[in-house]
Amino acid sequence: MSRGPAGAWVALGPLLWTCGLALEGGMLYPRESPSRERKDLDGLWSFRADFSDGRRQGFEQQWYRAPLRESGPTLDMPVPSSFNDVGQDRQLRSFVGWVWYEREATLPRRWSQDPGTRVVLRIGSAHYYAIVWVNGVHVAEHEGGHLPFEADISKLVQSGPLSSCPALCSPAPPAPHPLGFRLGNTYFDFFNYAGLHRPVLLYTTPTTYIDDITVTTGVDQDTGLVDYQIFVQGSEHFQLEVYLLDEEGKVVAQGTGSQGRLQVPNVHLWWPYLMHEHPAYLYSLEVRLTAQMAAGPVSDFYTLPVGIRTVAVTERQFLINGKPFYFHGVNKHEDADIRGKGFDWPLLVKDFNLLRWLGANAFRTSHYPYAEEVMQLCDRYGIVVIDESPGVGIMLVQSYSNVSLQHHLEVMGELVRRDKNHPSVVMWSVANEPTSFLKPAAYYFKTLIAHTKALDPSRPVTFVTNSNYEADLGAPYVDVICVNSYYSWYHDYGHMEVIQLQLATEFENWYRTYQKPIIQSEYGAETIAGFHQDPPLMFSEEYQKGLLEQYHLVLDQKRKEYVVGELIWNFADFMTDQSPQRAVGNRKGIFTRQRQPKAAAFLLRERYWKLANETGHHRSAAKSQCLENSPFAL
Ligand code: GCB
Repeated sequence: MSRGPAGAWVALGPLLWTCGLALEGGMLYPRESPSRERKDLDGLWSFRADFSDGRRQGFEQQWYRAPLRESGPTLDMPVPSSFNDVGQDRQLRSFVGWVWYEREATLPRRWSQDPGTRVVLRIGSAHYYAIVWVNGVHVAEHEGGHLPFEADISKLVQSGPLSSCPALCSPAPPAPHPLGFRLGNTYFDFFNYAGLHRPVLLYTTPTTYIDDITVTTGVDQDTGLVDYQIFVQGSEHFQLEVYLLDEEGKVVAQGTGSQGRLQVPNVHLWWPYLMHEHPAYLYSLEVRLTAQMAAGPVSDFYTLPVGIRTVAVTERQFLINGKPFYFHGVNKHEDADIRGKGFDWPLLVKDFNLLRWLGANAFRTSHYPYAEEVMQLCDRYGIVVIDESPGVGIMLVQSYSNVSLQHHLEVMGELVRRDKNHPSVVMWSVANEPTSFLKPAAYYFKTLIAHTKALDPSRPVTFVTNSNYEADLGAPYVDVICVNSYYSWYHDYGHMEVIQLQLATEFENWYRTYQKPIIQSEYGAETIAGFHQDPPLMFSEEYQKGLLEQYHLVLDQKRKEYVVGELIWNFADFMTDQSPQRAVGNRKGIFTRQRQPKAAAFLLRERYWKLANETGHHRSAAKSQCLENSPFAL
């Protein structure tokens, strides 16, 4: 694996490979409870990019030892946000190298004075490579954006000044390939935003604490089954009580011990949006830990939302709760004006309102894991997720090296650990459009998919391909064939009349070869909002609509056979690198980057609501929800 150019993190990279595959500890989302507090560190941080190039001035001069402003001029930088688009500095916009973030935090006195309190620093996503110091002490190092990491900083908090905790951290160079590729060649089609992209926070637990919970669910007639496993750290002598509460707060099942099965009579299943009149039913799993420590009794409480549902795949169908599910939705990006990939609540809520307006019941987290808060909303609204790893841009033969594979396995471990309990997640996607026709791809995907299934036997696994059905060496190992195609866009420009034959033939070839259900995981056309041409010409709104309509004709035939979903590329326009193919970013959105609809959004809206009414398990659900929930008339 190469990590040029020369500088910064080349020397740091190999450290990682010594970590092996075993992930230490759990990664439960930090929730407040009677035993846990949380302090958000979002806001303005001090920021400095190290423009010294290969010299790594920041490390040489140990910028982490003193307030950053003493090292030279600093900027105010919002967190969460990408650093690229908030300023006016051209050099910073496309900067690749080390950047330094710093902020001070004043902690409640009880956090630092009580030896029974464990204080954890948690970083939701630092893109791409991060090294973190607290009070000048190195506490964490993490490779890869998109996934959280933590450091137990209790000792530092307790030995340091009572009320202040300077946290200096350096998320690092935006490495172009999230799994570690060559700089300068970005083998992916989105802008290489970097920075502290997601919330940074401190939270507490007792020193004996609930470290992880794994829940899998099943159904036996009218009875819901919840299998749980709980991991505790800090003591071997403890008791666990587990309560499952319904949405009214009534206890419907209870258990004791680290693992067990809860039975829920007359279960309310978790159904996808538009598939039931009460979709996305969530129970709460309350876990109570008590331990007798030398200093006295300790208790810890954690509440996990639980949706009870099953997922299965047959030769022709994708089943949720035993009923055929048809994915009608979108591919997204974490992307917006100014904030780049920075997490933003108003944007998130707007996007979910648009998804529901559209009648979309699913999306794929193209091409990396999205923020945990996004996954939580999917659980709450019943939006089904194909959860994709950052395995994008796997192009060169070196991408299949053992080092890359080891890292990819590790990343799947981190992803499954983070997202395993979300009922909305129904399938893992280990990669997007790899060169899966290259010889080493067979072993690579066989190993990667087997590993993912071992981590989580309860969900199907796929990767998204654009290889030819005869040449693809990874396809034998997936549960669902996910195919991207851009007929009449990247080929046969302007000739929409070729789409039907080509698409139908492609589906038939894949199905004949594998007898597995197929998802049209990407299709679309570049469209500049406000460009009109009739008869349709490329880049006009009419062309986008016309192209989609041709795809829909084939999808409507094949969904009666084995096609189980369609995901438009893309939900919204998004930023990319500059190139002659991109007019200020990728314009294949059905919404603009500012989330305003193009003509295709109305076309898809009509289609998705129609599909919901036809394929919904509870047909009247879609109709009544449309009228009740949508502020817009159909
Ligand atoms: C694809 C990629 C996606 C691109 C898209 C396009 O196949 O998966 O990342 O953005 O095509 O618009 O070219």
